Formats: sequence, structure tokens, C-alpha cells
Amino acid sequence: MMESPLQPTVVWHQESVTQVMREAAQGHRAGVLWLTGLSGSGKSSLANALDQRLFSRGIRTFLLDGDNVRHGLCATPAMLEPLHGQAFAERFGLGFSPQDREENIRRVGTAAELLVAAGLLVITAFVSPYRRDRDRVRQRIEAMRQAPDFLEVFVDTPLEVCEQRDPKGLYRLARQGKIAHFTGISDPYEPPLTPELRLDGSAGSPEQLAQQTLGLLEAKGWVKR
Ligand code: ADX
Repeated sequence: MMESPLQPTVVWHQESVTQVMREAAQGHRAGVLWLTGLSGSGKSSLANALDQRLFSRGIRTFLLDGDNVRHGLCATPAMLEPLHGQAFAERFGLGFSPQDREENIRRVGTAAELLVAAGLLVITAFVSPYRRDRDRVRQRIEAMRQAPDFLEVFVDTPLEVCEQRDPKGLYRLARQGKIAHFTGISDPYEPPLTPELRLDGSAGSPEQLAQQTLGLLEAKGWVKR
């Protein structure tokens, strides 16, 4: 049967223990800190350095990282095929086409919604090159309780620096034409227009960048000074 928006076949159940109750019990708020930037820009290192600081302060956090999420929730077709077969893998496996990235970010955004509802301060580290995909996540998170619970941090590291670092050797392969749709080389990156924070990823260590990001969280009242 076709599902109509007017006659939903799946209904929402209101939870008895709400996000607000969880936040009150733990003493800090929940929300999403969304890092975006090129591969090799330093998102993961910054995210981990920040996560350590927050964890040591007793903040309940969770880190969603592109490379890790693409091993499970957003697995590639090649990963799914052995267990699920080719048709399934082609339908649900994700690569790097614009539509696959859209679905990657949609799934991650949805996972972040669940973690926020669980009371966590969620840090995400995804290239997330398309503005529309990032904005959609923001809209959904902000709609959860009509609050600015989404902060976008642009890890703005020049392409030349990312390519020089090339921690996974992927830029080299992309330049050789061995990886298609590689962000910055053969695929676009749309920088945020009004991020809550822009960091020069080439101008500091992960610890220094984490300190600056912590400053944003303190300024916004997400964590105590
Ligand atoms: S996103 O664009 O869909 O947000 P995501 O953050 O999940 O990307 O994954 C990016 C990581 O996948 C990169 O850090 C890099 O290691 C790897 N990767 C493999 N192929 C590509 C590609 N074509 N473009 C960008 N990153 C790629």
C-alpha cells in the first residue's frame, strides 16, 4: 500500500522520559556540533581532541566520524555484497556520488537526532560537501524542540595543505584518476555561508583547534566555563 502523508501508516510514540529530563539529570544540554571540511582538513583529529576534553569534564558525548560510519550504518556496496547479495548491496550501499552523499548525511543526521534525544552532545566529522544536505540536518535538529541545537564548524584548511598531508594517500590516487568524485579534486565542496565557527585548519594543532571549538561551546552555553 502506498503511504500517504495524510494517512500515515507509521505513527510517532511520545517517549515518557524526554530529552529535557535527561539533560536536567546530567546537568548539561544536548545538541549537534557539525564539523565540515575537505578530507585531510583535520576534522577527525579535532573531533577526538575535543571529545577527550569534554569527556574529562564529565560531558556525555558521542563522536560520529565519516570513515567509521562508512564501515557500518553507511557501508559501501562492496562491504554489503558478501552477506546480502548484489541487488541489496546496490540498493543500500553508499559510495560518493552526490545522491549517495546525500543519503550518507541523511542517515548520519538521523542517527544524530537519536543521540540528541538520548541527551548526548554529538560531534560529527563528515566532509559533507553539499550545503543543502548540511542545512537539512540543521533544520531537523532545530525543529526537534525549536531551539538552536545545531552548531556548524567549518574546518577551513586549504586544499594544498590537505593534499600535502594526504594521510590516507587518497589525493595521490585521485590525481592519478584512480578515485572518481574526489572532493576538492574532481568533485565540489560548498563552504558554509554562515557557520557558527570557521577555523583555519592549517594554523594550529588539533589541541589548539579543539580549544577554540570549546570556546564556542562555552560561549553558547552548551558547557560551563
Ligand atoms: S561525505 O562526503 O559523504 O560526507 P564522508 O565524510 O562520509 O564523506 O567520507 C569521507 C572519507 O571517505 C574521506 O575522508 C576519505 O577518507 C574517504 N573517501 C573515499 N572516497 C572519497 C571521495 N570520492 N571523496 C571524498 N572522500 C572520499
